[in-house]
Amino acid sequence: MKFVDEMTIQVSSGNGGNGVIAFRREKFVPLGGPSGGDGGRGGDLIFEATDDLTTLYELSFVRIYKAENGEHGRPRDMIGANGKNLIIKVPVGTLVYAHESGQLLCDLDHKGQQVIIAHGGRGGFGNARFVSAVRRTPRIAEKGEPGKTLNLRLELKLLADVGLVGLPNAGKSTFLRAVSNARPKVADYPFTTLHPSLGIVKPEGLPSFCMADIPGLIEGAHGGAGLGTQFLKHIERTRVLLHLVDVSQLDMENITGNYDVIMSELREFSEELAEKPVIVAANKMDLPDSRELFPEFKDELEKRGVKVFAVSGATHEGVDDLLKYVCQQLKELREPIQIAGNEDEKLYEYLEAYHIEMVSEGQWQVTGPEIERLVAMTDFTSDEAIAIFRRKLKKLGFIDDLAELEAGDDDVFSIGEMEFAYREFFI
Ligand SMILES: Nc1nc2c(ncn2[C@@H]2O[C@H](COP(=O)(O)OP(=O)(O)OP(=O)(O)O)[C@@H](O)[C@H]2O)c(=O)[nH]1
Ligand SMILES: [Mg+2]
Repeated sequence: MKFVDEMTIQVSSGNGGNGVIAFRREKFVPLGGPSGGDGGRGGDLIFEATDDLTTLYELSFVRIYKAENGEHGRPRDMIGANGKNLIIKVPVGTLVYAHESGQLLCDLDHKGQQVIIAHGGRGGFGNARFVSAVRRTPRIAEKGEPGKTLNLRLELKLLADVGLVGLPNAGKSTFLRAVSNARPKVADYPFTTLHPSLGIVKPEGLPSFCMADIPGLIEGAHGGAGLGTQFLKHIERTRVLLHLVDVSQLDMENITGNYDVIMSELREFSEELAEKPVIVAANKMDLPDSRELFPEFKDELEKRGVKVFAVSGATHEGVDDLLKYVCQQLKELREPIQIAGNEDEKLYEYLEAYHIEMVSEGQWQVTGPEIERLVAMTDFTSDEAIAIFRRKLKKLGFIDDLAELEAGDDDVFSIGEMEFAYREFFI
């Protein structure tokens, strides 16, 4: 049984720091050599698969993540510090999609796997980098490359960590409702629940986990009675079984009878299932009958080495202690659940080209990461920087492409946050 947990987040890598323009101050030399340092790199935005988490719940508090920006360069050839990477931990089995296009960007399918989802921006060069034979005192520096922002959809196919079993009417659905976000139907008759349901349990201060309500087990289920064992295959891959017993309905003569019925049905279905760690929750402890019968029930099971908790799904009594124990057990048993995934890692690839589009009469929009980055990194107050900008556009093939367009001299081309007149490209 798979259940899909999903959420959307926005992530950004850090901006590169700006390079600066500075000159050395030397005695008797009014303007020494250029000494403007480069900006630092922006931090990368990285996803890491961990098996300390089993749902996306822990990520749902923060929807916007940004790695640190690089620092700007400083005079005296001082390079700005690099921004710190931001590592977002996600459960093993998380798939990352681009929100708008739906493209699969990566599949984090093994523990410790790291994927850089957005590289930090490069730091801009300081003016010291622009010295050449003809340019001794460059008054030009690059701005840092902006980080990348992506809207992502995370998807995790959940497998239940805990299987909830028990006789009909034991209170399984009530319990699942009490501890999770699942809303299975509850009613005072057996076989109310006809299909398994899954819920995410988030005990305070502990890692969340996934619990499945497995309905329909009764005596003779393995022979097809009731709903039979059709749902038991769903809990074959759970780590722990939580067995709910309605202690208000126990038989004084055979105090563990209700418990035994379920255990032998599990065994009939598969020995492996019966070997799973079982935690027993004596349920409906808010009822007087339960309190009377509980001590003997507990004694009997503890003699067999079974851990027993007293709870009430209706009043929540004992529930926190039980969940804490379940978490502990899960932690001890934590071995990666195998989720069928793609073998080859799919990494996100940028389309590096630019795209020119007429948006209205005389108005053009130019998009594309490479060209937008170039615009963002150019300091348009400097003639030298503009000259370099032109040269780079030429190298990209952009100027040639423009020449092919049927555009008027005064047509406006927007690239990133800047606007240019058509004729400006051909000066
Ligand atoms: N007093 C008391 N009643 C409870 C408690 N938990 C469940 N009940 C009642 O027991 C009845 C059965 O509860 P469900 O949660 O539907 O039981 P279930 O195990 O899911 O039953 P099926 O879906 O039929 O297998 C309902 O009337 C519940 O209100 C409890 O802790 N205390
Ligand atoms: Mg039910």
